[in-house]
Amino acid sequence: MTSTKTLCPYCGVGCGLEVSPTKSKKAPADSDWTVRGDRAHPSSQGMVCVKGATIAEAIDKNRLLYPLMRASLDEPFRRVSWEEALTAIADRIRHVVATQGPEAVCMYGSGQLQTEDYYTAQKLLKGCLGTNNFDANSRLCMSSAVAAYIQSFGSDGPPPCYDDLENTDCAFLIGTNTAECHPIVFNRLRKYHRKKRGKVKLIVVDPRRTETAKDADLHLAIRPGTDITLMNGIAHILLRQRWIDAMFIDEATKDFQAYAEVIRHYPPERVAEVCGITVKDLEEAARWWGLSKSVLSLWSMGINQSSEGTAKARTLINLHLMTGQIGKPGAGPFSLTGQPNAMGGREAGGLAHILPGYRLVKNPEHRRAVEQAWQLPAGSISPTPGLAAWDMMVGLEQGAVGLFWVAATNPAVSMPDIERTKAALRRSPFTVYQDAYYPTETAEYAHVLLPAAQWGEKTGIMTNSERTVTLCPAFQPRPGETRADWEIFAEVGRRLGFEQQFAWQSAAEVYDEFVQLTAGRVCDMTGLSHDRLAAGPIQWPCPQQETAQTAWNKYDKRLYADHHFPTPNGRANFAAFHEGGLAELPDTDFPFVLTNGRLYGHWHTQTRTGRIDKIRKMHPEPLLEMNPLDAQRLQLQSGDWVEVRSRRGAACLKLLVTQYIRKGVLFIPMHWGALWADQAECNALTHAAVCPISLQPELKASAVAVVPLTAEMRVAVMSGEQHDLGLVGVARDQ
Ligand SMILES: Nc1nc2c(c(=O)[nH]1)N[C@H]1C(S)=C(S)[C@@H](COP(=O)(O)OP(=O)(O)OC[C@H]3O[C@@H](n4cnc5c(=O)[nH]c(N)nc54)[C@H](O)[C@@H]3O)O[C@H]1N2
Ligand SMILES: Nc1nc2c(c(=O)[nH]1)N[C@H]1C(S)=C(S)[C@@H](COP(=O)(O)OP(=O)(O)OC[C@H]3O[C@@H](n4cnc5c(=O)[nH]c(N)nc54)[C@H](O)[C@@H]3O)O[C@H]1N2
Ligand code: SF4
Ligand SMILES: [Mo]
Repeated sequence: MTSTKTLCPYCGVGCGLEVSPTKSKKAPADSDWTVRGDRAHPSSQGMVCVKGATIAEAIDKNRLLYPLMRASLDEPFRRVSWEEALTAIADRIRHVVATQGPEAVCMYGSGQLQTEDYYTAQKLLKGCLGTNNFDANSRLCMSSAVAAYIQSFGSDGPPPCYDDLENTDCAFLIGTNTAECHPIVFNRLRKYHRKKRGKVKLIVVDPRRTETAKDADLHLAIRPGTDITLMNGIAHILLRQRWIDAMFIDEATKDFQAYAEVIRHYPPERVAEVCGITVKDLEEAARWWGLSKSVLSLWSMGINQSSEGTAKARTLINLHLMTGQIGKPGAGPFSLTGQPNAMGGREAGGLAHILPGYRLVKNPEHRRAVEQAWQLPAGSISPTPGLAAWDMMVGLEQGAVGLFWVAATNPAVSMPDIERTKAALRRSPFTVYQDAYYPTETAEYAHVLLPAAQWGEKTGIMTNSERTVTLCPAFQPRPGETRADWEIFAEVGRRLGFEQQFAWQSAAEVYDEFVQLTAGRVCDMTGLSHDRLAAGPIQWPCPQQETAQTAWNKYDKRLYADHHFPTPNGRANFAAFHEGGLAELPDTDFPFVLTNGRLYGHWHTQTRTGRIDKIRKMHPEPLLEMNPLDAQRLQLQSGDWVEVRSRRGAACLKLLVTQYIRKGVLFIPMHWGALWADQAECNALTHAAVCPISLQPELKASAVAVVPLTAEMRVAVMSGEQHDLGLVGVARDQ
């Protein structure tokens, strides 16, 4: 057998992989498949990180192979046939729709579904059932970026591309640990930055001195949550120095005056004080923004996962608009998507307020266009956005959800306020959980488990952060009775009477139907098909010849190269925001700001990476990072055990004392759920306050206290005994 070219199923960088059968296995445990980087893939040019390189080691372990069912959560699962499982699901949907209405049906999906899976789920829920209650873990991930792009530019879609990494004079990385989380994007930037040492500037804004920050010319270790103040402060200096692009502002934007009025109130001294940095560093950052020919910004969760995530992302976009840094090589606001196909999910309408082809649920013309394409009567799609991720948990709490269907995500680990989440999941009268692996933490809350075929076992499409679309062909047979996600959704659709809507025979047919819905849209990909993509990846927009004239950017690699934006008047919108601050401020009882995030080797809830020896050795346990000044005050050292407490829960971790984190701030990795460590769950501590615009939770900051644990106390805590240790705090001073 020859090798198969595909896309890495982990992060949104979207590296091309080449998978071939292993020629000679050195140990019995060696994988059947050898994976290397695909040199012909334009995004990654042959590079891979440790996750992509080791993916084959996890794909055959601990798989869920057959449908399982049980009547209640305290019973064991029993093996059932697909027939029995699908009949139970279809019956339940009919019953819930008849007794509670379609709004009582909810599906919670993931950026790890392929585009065909996403599209089929939208058709089932939003079209056939008439509820917009499909949301994805992307709500916890990049919904703030989506909202900001839509409000500022009139459409979703990251304007830059990866070539900009090697064309920029100044890279501004804010709220992103690119080196660990988007390693190949960072490799490209780092190589170029080192080659052009002194000429190209790298600015990193992060309360921690991350692997990313270590390469920076300037690291602004701001207090968590002060990004808007920082960026308004940079804008203040840009305006004062006239380092702006007056022509661009005049010709291509709206509402600059109102914005200028707001940034007047951000003089450097005040900004430096609020952010906890020096005036000199602030001025340096502004000077580099203002005097560089091109400025590229990258951002991810440090901006998005915030109770003012949309405002933060729009404030960053403002800087690009005032300096005309968009639509040209080396420039633009670039939201790095987290998951391998979160971009495809956005294209296919995979959030509760959107529809396929970058359309909006609230827009009557958009609904009509989709209804027509789906051959459904006018009015089939509800005009009301569905429940966002956290609202589904609240719906479960209140008994408003009659069927909860989860696919390709592990909410019993990844949702905020995990004890409340688990209690909500426990209240669900009927949960379907469709995953590739067993056990996972969420399986504990399911009534029906459906075994999903995963990457390499099903053929489908994924889009990466730079809008490059790659075909991921199946290269091995499906284990057990696993089925592709889209096939499961389509089968349920047919059983509910929608034979005509779900008549496809292959994923290629699903994709052909989907791309028709992108005609004339910013994400036009009517020129794409499985056949065409079999020859290699292609970036969108990629219209068919006849619709070429409607493409926004006339095939430039960047969106908005012509400075024309898809808003009603063709102009991009400035928006002025003052900082609202953290949703939960530290106080005397909970004096630290806890932030959290990712490590280089692990992927989210470890369903795959927890099963790979090399990665387990790389990151054997979760550690709590604390600044030496805080550790000294608490008389703690690296290796000591502590309990971290918030108003909602607690976690026990070993301490790592490090200069690399701001005083008053703590960090823990998000990867250890209940299956992988004893009581080290990050989301036991987080809260569910959301951004009012994007509805994305503020996962990145909660107020916590730290309690040192002696050996006896640790034993008591681990065995679940009551203990009263008293809270030990340090003054609120980050
Ligand atoms: N190795 C690995 N890579 C991954 C993933 C993974 O699980 N493992 N997951 C993928 C996914 S889905 C995603 S969404 C991305 C996430 O990619 P990133 O966003 O880069 O990852 P995080 O570690 O969650 O958070 C980024 C940084 O935000 C900082 N931060 C916290 N609070 C603030 C603040 O108030 N302001 C600023 N400026 N910064 C702040 C944190 O210190 C952290 O370093 O990674 C993707 N890539
Ligand atoms: N505290 C804290 N919490 C966070 C974050 C944070 O930074 N801090 N980040 C948030 C973000 S950005 C994200 S993206 C989420 C991620 O959180 P989750 O989505 O919960 O994490 P994963 O471990 O990636 O879960 C994916 C699941 O899909 C399954 N799977 C893989 N392939 C397939 C397939 O083809 N079909 C099906 N049906 N299943 C499949 C895997 O086995 C796994 O169980 O976490 C969020 N939660
Ligand atoms: S950088 Fe992301 S896409 Fe590339 S190999 Fe690593 S995990 Fe996969
Ligand atoms: Mo994410």
